[in-house]
Order: sequence, then structure tokens, then C-alpha cells
Amino acid sequence: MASVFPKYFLWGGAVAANQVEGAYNVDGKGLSTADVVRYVPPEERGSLEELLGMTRARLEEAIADTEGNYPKRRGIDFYRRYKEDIALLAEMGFKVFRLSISWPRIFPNGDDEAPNEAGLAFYDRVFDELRKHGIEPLVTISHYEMPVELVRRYNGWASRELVGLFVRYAETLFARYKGKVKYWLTFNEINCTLKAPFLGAGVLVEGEANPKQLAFQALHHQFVASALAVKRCRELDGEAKIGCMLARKLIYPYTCHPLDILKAQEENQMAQFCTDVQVRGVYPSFIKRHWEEHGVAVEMQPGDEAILRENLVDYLAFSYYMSVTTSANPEGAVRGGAGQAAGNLSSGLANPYLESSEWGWQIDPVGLRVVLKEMYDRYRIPLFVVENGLGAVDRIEADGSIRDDYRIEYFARHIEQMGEAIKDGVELWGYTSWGCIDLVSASTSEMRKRYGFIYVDQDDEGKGTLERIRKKSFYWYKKVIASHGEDL
Ligand code: BGP
Repeated sequence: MASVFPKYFLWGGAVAANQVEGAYNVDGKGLSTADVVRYVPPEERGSLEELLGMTRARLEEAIADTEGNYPKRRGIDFYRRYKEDIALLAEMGFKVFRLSISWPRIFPNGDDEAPNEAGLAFYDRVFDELRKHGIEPLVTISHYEMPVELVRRYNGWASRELVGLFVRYAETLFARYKGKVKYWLTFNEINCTLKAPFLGAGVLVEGEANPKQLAFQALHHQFVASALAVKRCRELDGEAKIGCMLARKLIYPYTCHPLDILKAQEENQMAQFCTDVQVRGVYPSFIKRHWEEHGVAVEMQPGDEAILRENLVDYLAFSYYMSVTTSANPEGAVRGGAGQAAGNLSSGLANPYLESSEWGWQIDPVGLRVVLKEMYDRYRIPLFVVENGLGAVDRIEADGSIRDDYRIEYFARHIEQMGEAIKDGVELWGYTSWGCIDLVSASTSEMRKRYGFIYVDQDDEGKGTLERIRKKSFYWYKKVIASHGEDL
């Protein structure tokens, strides 16, 4: 039977520079905001917001401390092993590989006179290796990292200076990699700046500062920078496609109480606020009231609104892992409110109809179909699922195998629902599973939270041989790609 996935559909996987490369201070690279995030053992962890936060004191301490336990400085040694890793992806039959460029590998301090040639040359080698295997690179320009010097000097994206610096960085890439890179994304999960301003935008929120004021102002600068990057990409390389990227969690009302419905609607609207701006080119109507109610006054320069309106993205990429629930009255006796699902940024209550991962992420394949249909009808532009996967503790059996049937089940159900969404009329360009090779977790800096089809022998403390081992899901995904999504 013919596959429901269109012929042009791109199958692959995704990683991020700061979670795989290592070589944090090699070949001229400057320190990045990811390099200063220390590993905190689970028993010492506070909330996720605290874990993802940063203070100037901790920042300076980390910059001075070259030997401390900063797992993203190690990554999984992709910087040296990229040929071996790309060969493994090619063995699975990948058509596309989503990766990011480390901004401080190109502009070590963010505002250097000239780009770092050794950094540019590294990504030339990676893109050439991908092309040798017939794999399209899909490149994120800033994936949860930026030169730490821009935090010290400007407090990250809180400052307008970042707009010009980002555009100069982006146009350097468009010019250098013209013909090698056909798919660009400006920022990874831009909406996470709202809940994790340091992770998403290198912003330190300290003292009496209003976190929402800083976050929305930083986001406005990122929107303008993203739109100007879209403009420069079209001027420098008319063949390339450039998109925006969103972290999409689906939020359910905990009950059919009208106030729960309203709260879920508001949270789903806020979850798409950034794509409203980047896809439609205007701020959505509801945001003005939200700003007034939270003392936010975003400063815009003359011309900003025209920049946003005239430089819309070609496609909308997003990550989808889970759904959550929300309630207008979580303590309400009527609900016997279940505990908050751990391990994620939302204030969700556990959904009694869904299983959760070991990190409390509620597994909901049908939710992926729901968001695909909703977003396609809201924006009417091509979509790309650029992150989806299951973080789990994998075990090596006595015979050396890794039987991750739980991960195969997760992927099979989500791919099935993508197929249903395509039958529903959604234009979907491709699918890059998250963490196609085990890597350092973005939120917890753990290695034990494994996502890959390929196991990497390294533990949370960085001990291990870094040997790569094919898991059971490696052979399963190879079959899925060969059958174009038919044989799940
Ligand atoms: C997304 C990030 C990815 C990746 C993923 C999994 O938010 O874009 O970088 O890390 O989440 O999250 P984690 O690594 O925290 O399990």
C-alpha cells in the first residue's frame, strides 16, 4: 500500500551543538551560556525554574572554574567524532539531520571584528560529510546558547544591541553555507524565553527586576532579529527555506468546568504567542491585556512593526514531547488534584488517562495529531516536527544489547498520529526525532536521560569510553525510514 507520507517527507533526527560537540574551548571557540551550567545531582535539585536560572555570581564562578562539573563542555565529543556519528545516521537511512551552530564558535565574544575561521571550517566539514551521505542539514542558528560575553556586557537579549550582533552572525552563515544548507531555523523553542530567560535569551533576572518585563522585552528583540535574519537569508540565498521554532506542549482543561476551559485556552494561546508574531507578523490581540496585568511595557523602535510584518517565515518547526493539564482551581476538592507532573516547566496536573515517562512527561501521541491540525489551520504554512522523543534510563543487557522497546513504542505511536494528521490535510515536511544519539540533557545536564537510537557510553559525571552502541530502536527506525513510515 502507498505510504501516507508524501514523497518529499524527510526522515531524520536532531541534536544541538551545546549538547553534543564538547571541545568547548578548542579552535578559538568562546565560552557559551551552555558551558556555564553546572550539573546538579537530582537530590540537590530545586524547581526546574531554579535549575534553569542563573545569577551573575554563579556565572562569574563558572567562567573562572575550568575543571568543574559542566557536562555541556564535554558533550559526547561530536566535535571529533562527527564522521563516525554521521556514518551511523546514514546507516539508518537518514534524509535530514537537524543540528545547530555554536554562536561562540563563530563569534567567540559575540561582537568580534571578524568571524573565527576555524569555527566556520568545522561546520563546512560537517555539512560536507552529511552531503557525502545524501543527508540534508537542517540548521538552528541559536539553540539555547550564545556567547557568555554578551550576557556579561549586555545582559543578553534584554538589550537591543543583540539584534545587530545576531543579524551579523546569521548573515555570515547564510553567505558561507549557501548551497550547503537549505533549511534554517533562527531560534530554538523561542517561547521558552518566557519561563527560562537565561536558557532562551541569556538574560539574568535579579533583584527587583520584573521577570516578565525582561522576558517580553528580550523576546521582542529576538522577534526583530529573527525577522531581519529572514530578510537577509532571502537576499543572500533565495533557494534556502527559513523557519521559526516553538516548544509545543498541548494543554488540556483538567475538567469540563468552564473556567478550566478558559484557562486551557489562555495557556494554549500563550504557547503559540511567538509563532503568531513570527508567522503572522503581528502581536496577537490577547497579549496587550496580559502585558497590562503584569506591568509589562515592551519598548519598540519605529519600524519594528514593519520589519515583523514584512519578513514572515517559510515554515513552522516545533518540538512536541507531551501534553499537560491545567485547572483554574487546582486545590479544588472536586478534583482531588493529582500531584504536579514533575520534570516539566508547566504547572500541569497529572492526566489520569496517560502514562508518564520517568521524568514525569505525560506520553500523548494523539496530542501530536491535535497540535498538528490546530497549528496548520491557524497558520496555513508547512510544518516540520523537529523534536519528539522519549528520555529514558536505558540498560545494557548481559549480551551487550539495549532493548529499548519502550522507545520504539513511543515513536511508533507518534509517527502513526503524524500519518493521521497528514490524512487530515496537514502539510508536514519532515520529522527529526530528538536526540537521535544520546546526548547531554538540556534541562538537567544529565546523560542518564537517554533519547538516542545510539547509546553513548558516558555517565552523568562524564565517566565512560564514549563508545557508540546501536540500540534495538536503531534497527527499528532504519526499517521505518526504508518503508517510508509504513512498517512501524
Ligand atoms: C527541548 C530542547 C532540546 C532537548 C529537549 C529535551 O526543550 O530544544 O535541546 O534538550 O528539550 O529536553 P531535555 O534534554 O531537558 O530532556
